[in-house]
Amino acid sequence: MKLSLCFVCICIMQLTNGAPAESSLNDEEKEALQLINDLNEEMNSLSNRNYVAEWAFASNITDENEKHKNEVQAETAKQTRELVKKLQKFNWREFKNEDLKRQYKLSTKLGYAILDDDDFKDLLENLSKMETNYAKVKICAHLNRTKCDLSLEPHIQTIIVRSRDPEELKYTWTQWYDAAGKPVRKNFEKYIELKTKAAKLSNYTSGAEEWLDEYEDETFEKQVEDVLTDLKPFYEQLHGYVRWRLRQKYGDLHVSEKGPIPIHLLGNIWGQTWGEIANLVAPFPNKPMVNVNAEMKAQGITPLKMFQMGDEFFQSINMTKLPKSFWENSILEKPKDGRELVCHASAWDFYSQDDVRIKQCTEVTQEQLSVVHHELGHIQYFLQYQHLPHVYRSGANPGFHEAVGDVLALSVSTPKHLEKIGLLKDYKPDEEARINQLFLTALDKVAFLPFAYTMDKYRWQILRGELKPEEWNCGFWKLRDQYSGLEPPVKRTEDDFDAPAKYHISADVEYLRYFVSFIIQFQFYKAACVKSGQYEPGNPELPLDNCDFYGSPEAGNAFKEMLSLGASKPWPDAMEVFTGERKMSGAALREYFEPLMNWLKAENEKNKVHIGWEKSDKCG
Ligand code: X95
Ligand code: ZN
Repeated sequence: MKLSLCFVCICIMQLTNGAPAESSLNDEEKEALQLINDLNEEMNSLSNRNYVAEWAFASNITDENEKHKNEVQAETAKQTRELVKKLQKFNWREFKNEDLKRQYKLSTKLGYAILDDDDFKDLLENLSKMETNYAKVKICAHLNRTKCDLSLEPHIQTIIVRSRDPEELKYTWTQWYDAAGKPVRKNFEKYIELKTKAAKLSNYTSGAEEWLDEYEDETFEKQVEDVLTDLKPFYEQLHGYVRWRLRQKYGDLHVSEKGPIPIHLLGNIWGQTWGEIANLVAPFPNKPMVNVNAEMKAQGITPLKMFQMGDEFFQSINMTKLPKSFWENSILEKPKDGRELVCHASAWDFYSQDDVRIKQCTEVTQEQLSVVHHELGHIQYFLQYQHLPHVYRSGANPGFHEAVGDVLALSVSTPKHLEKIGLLKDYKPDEEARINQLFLTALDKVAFLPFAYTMDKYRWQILRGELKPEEWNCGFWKLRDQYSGLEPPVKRTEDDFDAPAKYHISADVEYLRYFVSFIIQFQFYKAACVKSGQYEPGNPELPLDNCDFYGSPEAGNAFKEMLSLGASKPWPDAMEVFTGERKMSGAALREYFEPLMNWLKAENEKNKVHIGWEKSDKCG
């Protein structure tokens, strides 16, 4: 195939996103490069068609939209199989050029598309049933059993956050789990069967290995366990203190001295973050602990304003402004037209140019402001890598994508920033207020770690055949007990099926990404704070936990350098560009929480707080 000189050099430039090719291409590689460049547009349009149909369904759940989505996805899966067959004609594992080899390695992963038509359709139908069930759940109010139109967002979440009545919390918790989990047991069984079949067809030993392959490091599972073990003493101190304070509030009847904490009292229906009960367990109740909910409402802040605030932060650090199409196409509030939709917030890339959207049933609260930043972090990453070949338009690893927005949210949540934007007034900082602030952040960031780990540990055990179907429910609660020291508020049995009551388990969304994110986001945050001069090790005037890198182009430019790589390099290379490190490490998180760790240990000793928990007897 005659290639004009300038065309080859353009290809090579595009191939290695600007960097000169490591080695000149041999004939087979030249042909392979030509092919993958030619197919790039088709890969983008296949993804675009997929997400257009998915968006139509997720933003308006009807039988027709579900059917249409499943048909489109079956059709694009077939076309993807054809396309990959062409790529697989090349012996790409022998390629000399690293970048071309990487593009082929990533492009030839079929995922579920490796299934034949019938199995693929069967899998899609079961996935849709689980997601639809979750989205449509309505339960009755504890205090008025004839009022049975309560949905998760906003009604059930609001009860779990605000109620201090253990009976109301217990009833609401149980209604949700009974309605969101058990009805999809059969669908979940079929999903596991077909997920397993697809993984084995791709020569993975199980679906767990297919998920873990996204981290491109066969020691990654071990690295995760080591980080969790390293932070376990800190978690146990936090858990012990919170249980001790909850006992003071609810008494021995509801909270035992040495047993697991019942989940319904933690301000989150899954017990994944505990920030919503901060005012109940604050270390220094007479000192400030930042809560801007009232101020947000008093100032008439709207969901739209919350997204404009997030957009403004990204622009202030010289990152990309949201395109017009974002504001035109996004759904930023729960529609009032009574339609059923997936309210669980999410960010969408339509693999075109600037077509990026968020769908979120936004409420005006501080917690939702961090969700807004979380979702905008995905959008920013989409925009930073949209110039790359299709196959590189994803995160360096799934954890990177989850971390971007949370890094900004860490900065936004500081008293320094909240004062800057007028949400926090007459804040009197002192060492006790600082402990309160660190404690509030730990209730979200540290409590979350064992939760995130168990969401995938559970599914790995099932996918690896280590957990038999007749023990799927108590196997779930056993992990929640072992790693988090939490338990259901009521007895559960194998007649129940509670795991799909968590969105990501109903929606087949891998969860290890959030564990990774909650570790690396502190590495990224520390890098941004150093680059912006907002943190100096050892300088009490510039501590890490009050760093606000808002308005710093130095921080944003370094962030962009990493994000604009997309998946074009292994994630250690991407991390190194921003932080200088090549490993996921809990050190930055420990450095951030150092003062709190010391305070908790001393306080728990002083109060003779029991550390650790006895086995739960709530499932069996
Ligand atoms: C996300 O990661 C997910 C959506 C298809 C693929 C569809 C992937 C994942 C998804 C959906 O953006 N009120 N949503 C619910 C807010 C949900 C926001 O799952 C998510 C988000 O619920 O386990 C602030 C708040 C910072 C929450 C990590 C985990 N978020 C969850 C989480 C956060 C989080 C949390 N960082
Ligand atoms: Zn996310």
